[in-house]
Amino acid sequence: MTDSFQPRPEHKFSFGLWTVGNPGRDPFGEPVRPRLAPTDAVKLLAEVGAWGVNFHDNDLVPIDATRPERDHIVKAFKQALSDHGMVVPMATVNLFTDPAFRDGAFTANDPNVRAYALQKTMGAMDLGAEMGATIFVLWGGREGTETDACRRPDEAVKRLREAVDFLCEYNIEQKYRYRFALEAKPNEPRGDIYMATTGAYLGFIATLARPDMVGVNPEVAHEHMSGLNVTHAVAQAWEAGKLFHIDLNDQHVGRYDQDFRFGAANPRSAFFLVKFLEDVGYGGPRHFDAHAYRTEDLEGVKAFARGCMRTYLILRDKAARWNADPEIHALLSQIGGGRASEPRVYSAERVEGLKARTFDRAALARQGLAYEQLDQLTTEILLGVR
Ligand code: GLT
Ligand code: MN
Ligand code: MN
Repeated sequence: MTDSFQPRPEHKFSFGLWTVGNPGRDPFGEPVRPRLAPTDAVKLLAEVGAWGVNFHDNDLVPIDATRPERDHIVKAFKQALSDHGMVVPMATVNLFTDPAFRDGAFTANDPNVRAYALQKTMGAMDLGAEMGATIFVLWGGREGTETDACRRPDEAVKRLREAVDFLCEYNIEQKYRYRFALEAKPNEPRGDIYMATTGAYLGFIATLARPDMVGVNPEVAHEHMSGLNVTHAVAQAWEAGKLFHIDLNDQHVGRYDQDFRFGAANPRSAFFLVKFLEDVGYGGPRHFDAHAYRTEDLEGVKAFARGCMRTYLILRDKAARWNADPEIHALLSQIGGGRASEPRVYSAERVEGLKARTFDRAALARQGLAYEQLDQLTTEILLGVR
């Protein structure tokens, strides 16, 4: 397909090794696709037009690899990156697959598990830094509970803080250039996961020893799972200067962890998200943390990856169309009418002025806002008739 929706490096589209490498295992069924070697995943991603590839330590290096095995894998992977012109913008650590983490990693009750989690994360940081990664994602998939009888949740918060503070110091001492991006999820694989929302993490970050080094990695599906508005979460992170990374995918509200292709479930919310990212000029990676349906073979995996990027670019084009639409412009200026003339900061004069003012409450209440028309125009742009 040759059209304007071809991915290019400047779009900064990235995929995790675990996304295109997902073999289609689910709780009820065995894998349906053969394991994709990391070097083959790099080749596939280059072929479909992605810019970057991310990994967990164990997506690349098996958990039981010896040092020479690790070094051999690293060398081959670096070669694949340079052969295919791909970069590693982000690295992360797997603190959820191994049975050792059944009770969590940084928040586990066993101090040896917590220590092992720190050791493993430092190793993952070393690995990522060696590949040039500058963003380090922490997704605490096992940091949670099935029963709150097991520990006080505030103790978990303290343990999590200790761990992140420790890793920030390691980052500084090693002269790595990481910025940490904390990723929230409400549940799955645990019954409940601590730090269920991006907003919870934003609150937590302010309590850290080095808050500047830590931001968030909101994921579309993780907000949609609990019926939240992902664009609002992303906007709050952006406004706080904390949008260090983003996981794009999709998910129907209230279902299991679907990790669908970006825009597959709710193209409308995907549109508002893309519009937001483009309007504010988000310059970080656009990472697709999703996987192909279990029905797919390798060709289907490529279709999935192409689809994520293509949908993003189509929605970006729709956003530009929306921004340039004269009728939408007219409605927006009508809606926003006069607001700019109000002073916004606190002053004694403003207090006095506000107290002395007479408001025509009935007139304020009579105003229609034309949001129906605005929304219909949005729909028509999305449906391709405008
Ligand atoms: C896992 C999870 C994702 C996280 C990844 C990073 S791993 O697939 O479902 O949301 O971003 O640890
Ligand atoms: Mn994710
Ligand atoms: Mn997910």
